[in-house]
Amino acid sequence: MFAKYLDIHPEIIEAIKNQKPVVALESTIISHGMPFPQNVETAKKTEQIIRENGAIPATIAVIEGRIKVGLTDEQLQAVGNSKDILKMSRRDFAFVLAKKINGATTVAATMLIAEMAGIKIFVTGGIGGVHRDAQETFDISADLTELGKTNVAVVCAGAKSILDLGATLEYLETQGVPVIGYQTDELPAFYTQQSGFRLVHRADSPEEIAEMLKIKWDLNLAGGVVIANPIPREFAMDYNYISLSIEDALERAKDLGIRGKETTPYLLSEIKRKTHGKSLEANIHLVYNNAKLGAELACAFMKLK
Ligand code: PSU
Ligand code: MN
Repeated sequence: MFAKYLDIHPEIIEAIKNQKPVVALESTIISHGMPFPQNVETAKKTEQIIRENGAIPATIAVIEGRIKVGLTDEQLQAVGNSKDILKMSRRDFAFVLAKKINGATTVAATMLIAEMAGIKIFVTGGIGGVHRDAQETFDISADLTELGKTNVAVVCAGAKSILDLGATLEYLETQGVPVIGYQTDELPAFYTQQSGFRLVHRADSPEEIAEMLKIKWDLNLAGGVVIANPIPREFAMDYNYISLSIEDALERAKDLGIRGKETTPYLLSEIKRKTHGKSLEANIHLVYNNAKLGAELACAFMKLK
């Protein structure tokens, strides 16, 4: 049914057919999460790291109304250098495909496509979550509800403290989504290894995570898993410094009336400005770190079958 809307790169079709490890990658992080040209460089290097660690990368986006699993260099460049590409979540599929326009897929949209393509492991930077003023705005990322129903494991560096991290963990618990700390007992907060929020689940090797995924899905417990992989210490930011920058950025977003889907991209660029680019550096390195773990996990998961 859905296959007619999907273009899967031949290398990825081959890999899936032969049970080789494949790792999905999102495109909103490229189009809305980082500035050009660092975004395209980061996307390419992320793909390379996944290959070096034994898996095949599958970057996902919608190009002229076609769902693409695996992008060419030109397509990657177009996603990274486009002013008007739509930040696309679950709700936008019918519109983007009918209008034959371009869409950069969020975590939610990428998970959904990865599942259609048969890809179980997905690497990104950070997931969306419950925004701090959600009591008034109802702004809760569709990433969280997607994690509640789509069978894909998301390797990330936790979530940024632009969000209400406590509420985000509560929401994930309600949705039945395990949050596994990789070699940590604490939820990482993206730019920092610590957040102050303890996790119940921990794993210390990719094999251990792979086994948990297999058991969850063998039991038909539908939904995703968050694998929270802390940023490496050498790239982590000072907790107080980044917290102040985040508070400032939140204040400014409020003053400017930034709302809805513009919020996350605005905060990311404002934090980058305030930290003189240091937050972008951290962001890039945590993605590389996640790419390595994601590839190792995809290899371990394939061995179990
Ligand atoms: N966090 C980041 N960088 C990003 C995003 C989140 O550090 O680029 C993107 C992801 O695509 C995520 C989306 O799925 O923002 C969440 O947006 P929202 O809060 O509007 O659901
Ligand atoms: Mn939102």
